[in-house]
Amino acid sequence: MQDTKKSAQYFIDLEEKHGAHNYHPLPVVLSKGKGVFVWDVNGKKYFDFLSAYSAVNQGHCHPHIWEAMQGQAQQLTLTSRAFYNDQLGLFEKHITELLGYDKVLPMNAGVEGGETAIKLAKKWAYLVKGVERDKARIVFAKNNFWGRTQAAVSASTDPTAYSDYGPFMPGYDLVPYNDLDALEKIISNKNVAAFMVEPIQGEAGVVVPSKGYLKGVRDLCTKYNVLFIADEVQTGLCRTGKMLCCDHENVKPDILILGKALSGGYIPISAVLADDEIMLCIQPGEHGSTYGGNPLAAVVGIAALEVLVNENLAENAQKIGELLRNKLRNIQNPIIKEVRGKGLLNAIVIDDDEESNTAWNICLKMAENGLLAKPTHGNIIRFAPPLVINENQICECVEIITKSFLNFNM
Ligand code: IF1
Repeated sequence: MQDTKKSAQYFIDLEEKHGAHNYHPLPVVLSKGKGVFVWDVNGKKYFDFLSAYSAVNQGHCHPHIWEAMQGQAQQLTLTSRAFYNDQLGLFEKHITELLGYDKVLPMNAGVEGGETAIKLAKKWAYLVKGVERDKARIVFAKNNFWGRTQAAVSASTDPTAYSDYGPFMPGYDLVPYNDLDALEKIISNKNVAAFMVEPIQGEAGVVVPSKGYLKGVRDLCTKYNVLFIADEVQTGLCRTGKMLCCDHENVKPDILILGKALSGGYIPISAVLADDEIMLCIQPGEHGSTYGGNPLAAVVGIAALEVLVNENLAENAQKIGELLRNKLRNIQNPIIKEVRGKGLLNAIVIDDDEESNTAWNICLKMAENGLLAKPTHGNIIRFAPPLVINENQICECVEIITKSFLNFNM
């Protein structure tokens, strides 16, 4: 026992000594994953209720994606976009036909998708909308999260994200989330190019807007000739019970950003989709990335999308998500203030005073009992397992959660 404990500590110490201290992980060292499960270096098995922040919607190490990946990995991995490759076009055709857009622009990290969307919106504002050069404005919702670059933290209202990283990107405006009146006031300004918004705010703690909000955003953006940019990096690709979260209200964003599960967790793949009027504003040489659109990513991207469709993961997320929320709401424990979410993007809000670290301690207890989740904002725990989870497994998970909460009955 002492020895096995030491081996986990060895890896933790390595990171502590040689790695930047930009994260504070739960003290679990993972070495293997399969489907809804991960194993630590001691061989202990856990349900993964984070899914790498929704990057492994298809489950860990999905064999169909792996097969595609290893086949292409021994054929051709990277050419740069200085040359054509025989896979990128196939991916572009596949994803645009699946999601109903004229064009796609492939990148790598989710945050690069956000950057790309904003550049596209600005270019469109100058070329099509007729905004005076350098006057374009981008509107974001308060408590947004779209990554860690300077452009992203410039939009942030979270002091942990932005403090000491100024000066910031100019031309941004903020508006309260889920507030259409405030949005209308701000986007009626003729210089506004776009409103960029998450259909459900992830990092903010799985904040689900009122029914009709996305429809309202769509209508206002159309009315004022402002681009609706949907950041579906986290909510997209079946996580919330539909292919896209915007599908719940049948709205089509002008620009759609995807990432994370677009590779099923294998390699960073992001994509920005738009119709020609917007996408063709960007000309050769104006935007790109060494790895964006590489043939390995193209093959992995198609395989990842195939799994989502062929295994009906949207329907499963919808069904199992409802079951999970119902069961969590039945847990009789005054410490649980709220259970919220859509599909398999869920959160539980804990009633704790700021000093007590309760959510963190509950996560430690759940880990001990075989389920991994991570607290956010001190008192919120995200419950977002891979979408391949089945009914029996979710029942087992609710038992683990219920049992773990017993220790924290206030
Ligand atoms: C970390 C949360 C999730 C995102 C949305 C763009 C990106 C993200 C809506 C950027 C990234 C992450 C990154 C991860 C934590 C995380 C997160 F906790 F912040 F809220 F997913 F739940 N748009 N989300 O959520 O994508 O560049 O990272 O590929 O450790 O920072 P990226």
